[in-house]
Amino acid sequence: MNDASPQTIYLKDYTPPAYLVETVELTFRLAPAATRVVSRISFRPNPDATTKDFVLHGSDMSLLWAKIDGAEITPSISATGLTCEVPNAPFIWEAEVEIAPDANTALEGLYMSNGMYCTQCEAEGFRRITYYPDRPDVMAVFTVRIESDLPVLLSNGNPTGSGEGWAEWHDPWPKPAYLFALVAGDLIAHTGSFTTQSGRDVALNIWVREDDIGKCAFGMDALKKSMRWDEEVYGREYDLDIFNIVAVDDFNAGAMENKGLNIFNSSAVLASPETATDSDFERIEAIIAHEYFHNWTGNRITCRDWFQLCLKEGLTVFRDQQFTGDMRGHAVKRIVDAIDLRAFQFPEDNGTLSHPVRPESFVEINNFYTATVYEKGAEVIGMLKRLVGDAAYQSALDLYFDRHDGEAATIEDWLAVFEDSTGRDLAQFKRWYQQAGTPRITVTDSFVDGTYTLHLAQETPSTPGQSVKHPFVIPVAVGLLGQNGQEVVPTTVLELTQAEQSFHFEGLSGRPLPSILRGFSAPVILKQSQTGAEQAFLLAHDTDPFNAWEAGQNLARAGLTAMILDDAKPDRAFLDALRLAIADEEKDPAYRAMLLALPSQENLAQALFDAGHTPDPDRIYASHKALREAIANHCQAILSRLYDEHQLTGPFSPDASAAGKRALTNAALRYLSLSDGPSRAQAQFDTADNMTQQLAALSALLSIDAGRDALSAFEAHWSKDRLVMNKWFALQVASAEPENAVAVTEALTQHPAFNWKNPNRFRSVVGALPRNQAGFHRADGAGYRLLADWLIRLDAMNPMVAARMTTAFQTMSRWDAGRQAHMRDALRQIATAPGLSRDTAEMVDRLLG
Ligand code: 0A1
Ligand code: ZN
Repeated sequence: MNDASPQTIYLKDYTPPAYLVETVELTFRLAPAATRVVSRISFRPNPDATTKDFVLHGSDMSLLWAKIDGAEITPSISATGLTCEVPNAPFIWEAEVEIAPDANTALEGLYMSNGMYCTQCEAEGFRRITYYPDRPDVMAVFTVRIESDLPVLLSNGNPTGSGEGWAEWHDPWPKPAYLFALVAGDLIAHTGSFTTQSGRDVALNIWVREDDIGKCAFGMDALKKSMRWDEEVYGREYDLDIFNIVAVDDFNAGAMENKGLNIFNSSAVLASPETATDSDFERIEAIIAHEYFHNWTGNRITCRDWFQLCLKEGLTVFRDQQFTGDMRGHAVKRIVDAIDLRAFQFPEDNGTLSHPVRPESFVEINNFYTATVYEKGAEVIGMLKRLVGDAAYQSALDLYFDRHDGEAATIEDWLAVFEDSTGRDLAQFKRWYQQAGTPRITVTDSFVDGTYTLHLAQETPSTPGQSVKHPFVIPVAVGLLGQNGQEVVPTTVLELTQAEQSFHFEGLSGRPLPSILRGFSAPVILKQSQTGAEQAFLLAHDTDPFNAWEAGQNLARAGLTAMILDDAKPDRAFLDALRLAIADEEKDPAYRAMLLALPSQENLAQALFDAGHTPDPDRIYASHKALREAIANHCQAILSRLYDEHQLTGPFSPDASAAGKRALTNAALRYLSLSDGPSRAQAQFDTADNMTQQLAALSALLSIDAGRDALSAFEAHWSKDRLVMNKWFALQVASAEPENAVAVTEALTQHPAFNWKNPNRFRSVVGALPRNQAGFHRADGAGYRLLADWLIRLDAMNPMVAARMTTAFQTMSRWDAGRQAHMRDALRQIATAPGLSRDTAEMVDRLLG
């Protein structure tokens, strides 16, 4: 598995496939240690090819025999594939290989999870199943026969026959191999049905183990909503007779959009009020939508090569964000997306792992399923939509589906659709796909004779391999407020295209207060000097809900910065402004819960670093805690009222309005536990009938060191529920005091229920440590060492998950010399581990710079 000399692959080297595939017939004879896969593939030379070499990818399998047009051949085989002589005309390839799903701990290809067989082929897992041209621009029609004693045998497309010990499936839609899927297991289905807008009846199933059948209803509902939404908003209808979802316990990612057979990490589909929190419900709804939406953006139109990953992922994330906004409210959704972008993408864009939305090279493609490709990729589409307008966006998408259905497309194709349908030149806009790094926009302004001038300057710091940056096209949504908070200029989108540019607003009676980057109209860092009074004013009056929230965050951040750097006391102006804002019954509860959340410790470290300071995680932790206490005391009366008045009665509903009330009461509860002690939280813990309130109460208790008994009670009650126990593990790591976090993590790895081979469990223990900032970044380096030790161990089993977790080191340059030295040591320790995977080796190499 470990390549001696990993190859770098470049976008510029793309060449079309030498041979195309018409049809693929696969027969699987399933057995844990020796599954046989017989393939029959019809190839034809590609008229557009630049070579005639016949190369099939393949690894971790043994070839039993191979034939071309019925005649046995002996290909030359390497660790990564095979090659042989072929006719210069269409021909039939047949082969039989043997693979061992039970030995597949990487969870790529065909593997086993709790006695069931399942597959994960994106990006390059199919080559572990049989020899094949495993690249997304080779699209073929698949027919699959599965032979096994297990009761449920599934593959892509429509079922075409089944009997005792076998089933056959046919997928009429040509697809790349990465969308192939197979599942075999002792499963039962939660069933449903959907009639498409043209009247096609579709059978829907969520396949689970028997114990989980009570956790499927919400997912089924989310699936139906997604199907309807894609018809109504994008005019896209489902195209098979059946849509299957399967829940799998061991899964490297969230879920996978295999044609007609989506495979889900059980944490991304299973939910009941007793076991799932409101955030779980929201996440599940979004992931089900995301995978379903891929049916058009990803499957019907796929990617020419893996450099184009953002073509399907950026667009599909953008679509799932629109969907969640429509389902649950756009204001809060935009805030949540901005928080996540800043928490996960900004550190990536500003560290050694920085790469363009469309990368230009990679060693291991699994390392590029990143926040930049996904979330920044979605932001780029949001900007495009803002620039061309909603109607033009819709026509461009219609053209995209018309023009490229059934194809493997590129970012050039995507942009050409917008250019052709709007007449706009997008050459400069394309830089968003090519240049890495987060642009900084510096704002200055002036007011003379009734004319207000905004001067915007953009600058993007250099990133690895890209020292020179050219200006981006940046849509900057701006509104101007008058003295009483009235809107004197409503939201206007300014197009910043040059390094520096001025924008004038004439005929004003007085100097306005600008509200800039409304709705977070571009993924940039805004630098403007605002007084505390202006921030408080915007928090109270800005009609743009995003910027009102942003103003509150800026005010909080300024106060926290003074506490961290200058030992200042909590800012009274912030406390007053916050108290006023949360008392406003006009504002929706979910929104007020967002107002109550302080900028994270990670966000503060990032902001301090950006302002030229070296952040001290312990001081950040202490100031954060002190400000939380100050809020608790300052707002006690109103928080206590909010807690009482927004309690819900009646049966649990996971809908946005009920979830918003729980978010508000739980935010209040956390503060009230600081000011008033544990009694409210203990009472809520004892009486909660849903996981949202139970977990929030437990977390509030742990935050004041009063959760020991509750923690044991929780464990005793939930020890049989894997997904709930993941929360129990993760919460302890997250809420540990900085000096205890490493010890707590270490102790939990000794817990009998810690199973490091299950990715979810590993992530909820070892993977939770980096999220405890002060605990992970302990000055003596113990956090780094613990992570390094575990990643080395995990890498031998599951390179993809291990490589992903090395990103905990991506903020290295932010910290002081001592911490940097410890981080480097930890990375070097990983780098020199014997037999390190290509995945992790590439990451560590990039991290070390
Ligand atoms: N296309 C999937 C993401 C995905 C990628 C790799 C995987 O391998 C374990 C799994 C899933 C999505 O965007 O949902
Ligand atoms: Zn996706």
